Amino acid sequence: MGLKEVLKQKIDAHRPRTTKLLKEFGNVKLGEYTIEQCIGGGRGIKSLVTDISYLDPMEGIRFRGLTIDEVMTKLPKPDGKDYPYVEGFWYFLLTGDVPTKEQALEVVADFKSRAQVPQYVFDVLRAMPRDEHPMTLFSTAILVMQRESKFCKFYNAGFNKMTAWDSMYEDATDILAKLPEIAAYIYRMKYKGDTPIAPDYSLDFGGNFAHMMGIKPPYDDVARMYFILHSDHESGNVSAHTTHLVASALSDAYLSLSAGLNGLAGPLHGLANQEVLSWIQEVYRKLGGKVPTKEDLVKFLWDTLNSGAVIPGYGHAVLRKTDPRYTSQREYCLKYMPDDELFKIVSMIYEVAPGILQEHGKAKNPWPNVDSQSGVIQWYYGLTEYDFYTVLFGVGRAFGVLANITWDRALGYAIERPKSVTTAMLEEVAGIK
Ligand code: NMX
Ligand code: MLT
Repeated sequence: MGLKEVLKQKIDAHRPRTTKLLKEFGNVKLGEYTIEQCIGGGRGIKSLVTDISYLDPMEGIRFRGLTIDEVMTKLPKPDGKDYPYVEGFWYFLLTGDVPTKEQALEVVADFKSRAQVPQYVFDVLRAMPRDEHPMTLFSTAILVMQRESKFCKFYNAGFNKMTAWDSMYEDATDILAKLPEIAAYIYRMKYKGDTPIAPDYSLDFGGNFAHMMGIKPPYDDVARMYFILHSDHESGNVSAHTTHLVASALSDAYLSLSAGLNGLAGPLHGLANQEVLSWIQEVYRKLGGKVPTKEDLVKFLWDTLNSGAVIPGYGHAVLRKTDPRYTSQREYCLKYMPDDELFKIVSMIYEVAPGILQEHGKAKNPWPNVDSQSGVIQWYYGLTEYDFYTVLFGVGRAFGVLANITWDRALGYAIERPKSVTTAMLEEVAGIK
């Protein structure tokens, strides 16, 4: 049975659970919330549902119930490679089943059949100013393809809530299959003297991406690892929430993903990995072009905090422990690039920053998140243009958010529309005269 048929069975089996919760238990309370939560970005308010991933504050992310290590171990891999097929991971995110290698290869073949990027996408990218941020180029490329949307055509032909997931799934898969070429094209156009490399459809998602970037193995494995690690972080983060919010208006996957990526492009979210690298480069430059001493580094961290800036790559809205995505990438570095100077600085920051942030006393989580490790690996493999890093995050994140909005349509989730209040109303509730 192919991915779509398996997905249909899963959807049919899941729907009665959602219906029962809504119809019979709709009044059950999930919690209470405070004025601080209302003004403070909704922290801790449970108002989203997803089965694609769950973020425990102490343990970190699980994808469909599996830890990162379990995903990397259990999912099928290309021969001779250390990291799983990204296409097999898509199967896993959508269905919750670990695919066989044969099932993963069916998805590889399906992606290939959808991979051709329309010429007008390249034309639009080429017409944009070259100094445009790569995230703006990336988000625009996806938005401009909206005319291809099967979901939109389905809606215009007479919408049916029960089958809407089908065309959302089609759009999601069409988009994902095209992302490696779009991302690599932006990179080669902007940074490599406008020398795009043609796709090699004999390769899988990670392999073809590395090929089109012009970076040799093991960068293909780095790409597989990177896309899987960045795919999903439950539903409340800015990119996932935005994609879900926009899709809840029955906007198609092109409109929704493009919007989500615009959120990812913010410095407190995905852009933090670019910020980490530019900040580390500054440490390196200011402290004499070598690995700094601990004392120098401590001073630099305090200078950053005292200037009113955040330490990029540290802290998290939900996590209260080192991000396992950080640990996973750190393990990669310890194995393949232990003597790299930038990695040494990253490791030294890990030794001193948590203590400094605790002493500073503001951040609720003094531990590193995914962004403080990811750029260093890219840099090591020659991808030194760090304003491109969030595009890599975006390719990965697309898998999670597109799996989510496919399930949103399968389960008929409502248009999102929380209630707002005025400051005067809050003052009244607080008893302020
Ligand atoms: N450096 C300095 N101050 C910090 C940091 C940090 N790394 N993290 C949090 N704080 C401050 C924060 O600015 C806030 O200050 P104020 O009261 O003056 O507004 C205070 O600590 C409380 O913030 P928290 O409740 O701990 O964090 P919040 O949930 O609001 O924000 C982040 C979470 C991730 C936005 C925040 O920790 C941060 O800005 N980190 C640096 C940027 C970063 O690494 N972002 C990447 C997130 C992961 N991703 O992949 O998207
Ligand atoms: C993410 O991967 O989306 C980030 O860690 C931010 C978050 O979860 O809020």
